Amino acid sequence: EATKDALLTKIADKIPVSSDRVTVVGSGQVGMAVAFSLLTQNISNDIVLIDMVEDKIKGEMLDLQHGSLFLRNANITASTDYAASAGSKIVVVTAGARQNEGESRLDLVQRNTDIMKSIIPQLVQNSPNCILIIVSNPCDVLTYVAWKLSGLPKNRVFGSGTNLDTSRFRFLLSQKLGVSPNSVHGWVVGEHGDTSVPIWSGVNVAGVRLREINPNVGTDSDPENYKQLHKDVINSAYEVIRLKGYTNWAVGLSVSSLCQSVLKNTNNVHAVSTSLKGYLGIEHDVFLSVPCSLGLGGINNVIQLILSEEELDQMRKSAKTMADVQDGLRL
Ligand code: 6V0
Repeated sequence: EATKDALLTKIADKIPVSSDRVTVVGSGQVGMAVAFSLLTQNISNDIVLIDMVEDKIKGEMLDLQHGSLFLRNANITASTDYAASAGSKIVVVTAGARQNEGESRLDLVQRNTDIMKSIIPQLVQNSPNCILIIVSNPCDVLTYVAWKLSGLPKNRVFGSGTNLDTSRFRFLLSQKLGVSPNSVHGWVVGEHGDTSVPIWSGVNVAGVRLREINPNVGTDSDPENYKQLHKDVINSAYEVIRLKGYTNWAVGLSVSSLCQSVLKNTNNVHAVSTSLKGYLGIEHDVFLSVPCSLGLGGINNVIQLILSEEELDQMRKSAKTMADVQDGLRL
């Protein structure tokens, strides 16, 4: 203290500032990609890492802290104790098992439901005003599970859902068309997984819909086979897992963009997983992705999609699959 006292003469106490604290639960590949995206894009500089493996989070925390010089006023903490997450504006849940090669997302359901039971109540107890974003798979079913366990209103619990599938779709379209992903508009909705639904009728560049140029775009009778792009979206995760064992960068960026819309109260529209009860004629409390505007309160609005009969049919089929999986869960 002597050196410090000689160097600094205190004039007043520091003023504590309100923070944009984001807690990331699960410091595996996905959790760390989320944390890294949040910090490096200056979306939040107050990050809490929670995991049950003490050495791993301590190592991750130190490694990030050592980069503080290159971040902006970062405050990075880590703990196995949920008390450390207190006062979070957002909690991102990435804890749980991931798919092994050849496994589907739905194969993980009961294992990861049991993990949710052990973590959601503790999170809500420590941050009763948080927005909960569920990333662990199967994302849609686990968002339902987390919503049930949390007791929070529906606007404050959503899944990262097809925000990632939509990004993959727009990237692939951008490659085929030679314009940037930002300039190709198109949405993938429904399940984050094998039954996701591409809304071909809306795909456009600068308001010019591809359907008006090529009426068969996205159908089996399209000679240019645009439909393959959506098949590639579905295959993306399987392909990346086959090649490198897990997926992390794209999902990390996609989740940090959701956090940005919430923390900065932007009302940007993202495809996220929310309860579709009473929407598109769906009667069950199933969670699937539809475009929603996001702000400080979580989901503000659901966009009323105008779907073709075939698209509606696909959404209802996804909803049925989800309802069946939910019915089989031990909550
Ligand atoms: P990983 O690298 O194995 O990390 C999982 C982490 O969770 C590990 O550090 C575990 O210690 C931790 N964990 C497990 N149980 C608990 C618990 N009870 N409490 C606290 N921490 C726990 O997996 P990875 O990070 O690759 O994937 C995490 C999850 O994200 C998996 O379910 C993936 O399937 C899912 N993904 C979701 C995506 C999406 O778009 N929604 C995309 C990619 C992966």
